[in-house]
Amino acid sequence: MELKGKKVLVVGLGKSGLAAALFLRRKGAQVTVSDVRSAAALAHDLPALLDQGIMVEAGGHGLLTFRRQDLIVVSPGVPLDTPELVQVRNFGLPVIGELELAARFLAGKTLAITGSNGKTTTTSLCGEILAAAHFRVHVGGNIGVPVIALVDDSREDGWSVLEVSSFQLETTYQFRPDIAVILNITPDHLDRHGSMENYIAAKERIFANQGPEDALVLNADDDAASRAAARTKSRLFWFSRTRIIRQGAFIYDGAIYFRATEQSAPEFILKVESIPLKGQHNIENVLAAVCAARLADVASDAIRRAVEAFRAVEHRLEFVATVNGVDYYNDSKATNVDAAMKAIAAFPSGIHLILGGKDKNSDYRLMRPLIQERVTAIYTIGAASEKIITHLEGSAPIVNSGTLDVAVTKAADAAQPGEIILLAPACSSFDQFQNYEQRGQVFKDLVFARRGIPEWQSA
Ligand code: UMA
Repeated sequence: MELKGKKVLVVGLGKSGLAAALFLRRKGAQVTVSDVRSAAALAHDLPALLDQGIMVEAGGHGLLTFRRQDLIVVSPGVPLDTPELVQVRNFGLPVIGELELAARFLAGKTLAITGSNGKTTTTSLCGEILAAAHFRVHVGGNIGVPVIALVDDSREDGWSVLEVSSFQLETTYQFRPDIAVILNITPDHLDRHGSMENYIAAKERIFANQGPEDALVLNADDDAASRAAARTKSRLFWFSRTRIIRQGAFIYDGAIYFRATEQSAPEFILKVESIPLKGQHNIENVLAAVCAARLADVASDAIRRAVEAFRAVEHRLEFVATVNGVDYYNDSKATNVDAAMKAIAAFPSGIHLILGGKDKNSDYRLMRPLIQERVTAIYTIGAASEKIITHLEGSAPIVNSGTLDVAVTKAADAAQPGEIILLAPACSSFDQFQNYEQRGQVFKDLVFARRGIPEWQSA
């Protein structure tokens, strides 16, 4: 892709936009960045851009700015129905995402992982496994490092392990990973995609350009992910927690096995009990990582070593501390109903559950049976509180807490030794926090502050 002298607009100046703009400029493009935030809000990044001769449009998107370009690169968080984007696409201007731009320049092989939940854990586990086998590996994507930032360091003999979201996949056209993984597809981001069909279609773009030389790994226990099998030309591999798989990874007699072909003998990889992560969903993540790593030709002993040494990624069912006999878990990344249900399912009973934030057009009623079975009390926070209360009334006592600090205080007052306080909000964080990381950090700080309080004072 020739960029020299091309007029390129980057829409959105977050992590992706900043990295994309600087990359495009290095490739000789005439770059403009457009962001709805004010110049004051963008002040931190402006000097680096202006220094490089990159123009910046702040405080809104101007149609004329969009019309004057040869190419538009959108950040993942910018919806495609943004009026200016709709207009320029109608004029036939190419609009691609940051992932697509990166894919056109990335050297070496690519392992891409998508799914509604478990992406980050599986991506970082795959990165650790490939590193344990001494592969040259870089990890990026939705996990927090823009893919475009990996391009300069990528080499023909190396691997890029990418967490890819539906937002990133929606604007891909040539992106073709050597190995693609779909962990699961459950309702999420329906506010952005409009319908489950659109959301699934975005996820399935992960294999849209794959051919018979490429591998697609699907979760045999997940209906929507399994259905993708009918629409692919890729070599198909499966993983399952519940049944024996003819080509892929599965559990038999308390251990994970991998079978490369229907004809080959199952190969022992590791014992399930040696997986250091909580929850059945994490066993699925490990199965997916085992399958992907064997397809990348990693030997089973490197896989075993890396899995056994792996620790929960921050904000994913992360154990925080025990205070006054109560265990605190931070699952701030549980930003949808399915993820919150997986977190609840990781504990048998006695859960004090903190729920709420910005609603994503979600149906919280799906949680009722699990809540009735395992949750002692619910503490709601943020903008979605009213809807959550309506959907969950009668399933467990609900304390409308408003903010996270009130929720932690009330839960800590009520919880008995041996019980759990779990932040698994089932909502995005953007009503009260910058992002889920900040929400998780605030939660942990609140817990650590309680740990500092001697028992006689906190009683
Ligand atoms: N903006 C506009 N116009 C708009 C909308 C936004 O100008 O119409 C601007 C905002 O003012 C802001 C910028 O766009 O300045 C933000 O862009 P962005 O939301 O794409 O944020 P980045 O910092 O580039 O982060 C993105 C991903 N964010 C989203 O998908 C929302 C990050 O995933 C990712 O880690 C990062 O790229 C690097 O790849 C976060 C996320 O929440 C973690 N992902 C969702 C999820 O996991 O559920 C999909």
